[in-house]
Amino acid sequence: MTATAAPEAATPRLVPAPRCTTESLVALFELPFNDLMFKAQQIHRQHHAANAVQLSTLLSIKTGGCSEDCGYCSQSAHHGEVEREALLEVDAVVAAAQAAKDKGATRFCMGAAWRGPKDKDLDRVTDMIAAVKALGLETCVTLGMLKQGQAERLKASGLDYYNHNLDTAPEFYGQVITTHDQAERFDTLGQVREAGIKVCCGGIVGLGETRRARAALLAELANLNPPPESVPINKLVPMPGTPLENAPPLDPFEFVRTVAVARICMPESLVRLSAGRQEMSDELQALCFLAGANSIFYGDKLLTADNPEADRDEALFARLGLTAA
Ligand code: SAM
Ligand code: DTB
Ligand code: SF4
Repeated sequence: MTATAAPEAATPRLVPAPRCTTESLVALFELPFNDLMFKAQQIHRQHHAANAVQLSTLLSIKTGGCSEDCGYCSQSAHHGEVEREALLEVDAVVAAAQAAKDKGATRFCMGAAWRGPKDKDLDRVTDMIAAVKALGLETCVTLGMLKQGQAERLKASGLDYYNHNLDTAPEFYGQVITTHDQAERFDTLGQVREAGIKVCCGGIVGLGETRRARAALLAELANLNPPPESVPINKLVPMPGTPLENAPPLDPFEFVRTVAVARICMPESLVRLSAGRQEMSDELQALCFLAGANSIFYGDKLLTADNPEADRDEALFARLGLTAA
């Protein structure tokens, strides 16, 4: 009798594989700073060009009035103080994307303050994606949680990346956000992967979380299967009116350690030094690049918060011998 091999089960995607544990990442955090930096730099050079930094430009396409209560966010209807703005027209978005391209950005990321998009909203957003893609830019959107079928529509319009962060450790999540939970975020990430869109997923630190919580967040990210192609590490920008407006600032070396541990546990991902650069010295940013950050948001605005002027970044790149990629 000839045995017929059982058909191989489809490899489950986004099922956490026990590749790294919170404990193993806490151990990295606890290394002497020089040892951690050396390890991160070694891994960085095995997987990436040593001196290249990718440039993404952000645009808020719908601002404020969000139903969610994320404690750090200026755009929450619960506490945000930013001026609300309806969904932008496609032409305005294309003009901003062209300007970003002219300045040297290679990826254009459009963000909306929604719990998630309505199908009707997606009509215009998919037009934006197609038009930005036609300029020769990589496209990224961050629109909140998706419903069945929406990821496929985004993919069909030419979307390269979907940004959707896990934001903070599962055990801390409920202290910062009560209107949704992390399981809902995983669900959207699964839909994005299934649709064949690349995943941009990271988090935010400086919320008053412990080092262990930072390690737990990074373990969750690294154990996504596969890990996110792009990992934004945001440092809290304290926004007026938000519950975290007066959060005690994170030790800058702890921030650098977070970047280094992200680089080590996600060797192939782009690690983006995201929100918070405006408040950082050039020297601190240089340490972040040394720790393995190889992408930034480029342009004087994030979504509602300030970001360094392009001139300052150009001068920083020249001082450090970095090249834009
Ligand atoms: N509403 C969508 C969502 O929450 O996924 C997309 C936009 S939301 C503003 C994108 C990310 O920005 C959040 O996941 C969070 O990590 C980051 N963020 C928001 N406010 C911030 C702040 N004040 N400082 C640093 N990062 C922040
Ligand atoms: C991400 O992780 N950081 C960006 C992007 N994804 C959309 C947003 C940062 C927002 C910073 C606060 C603000 O501009 O309101
Ligand atoms: Fe809304 Fe996103 Fe801000 Fe949360 S982070 S309040 S979901 S815009």
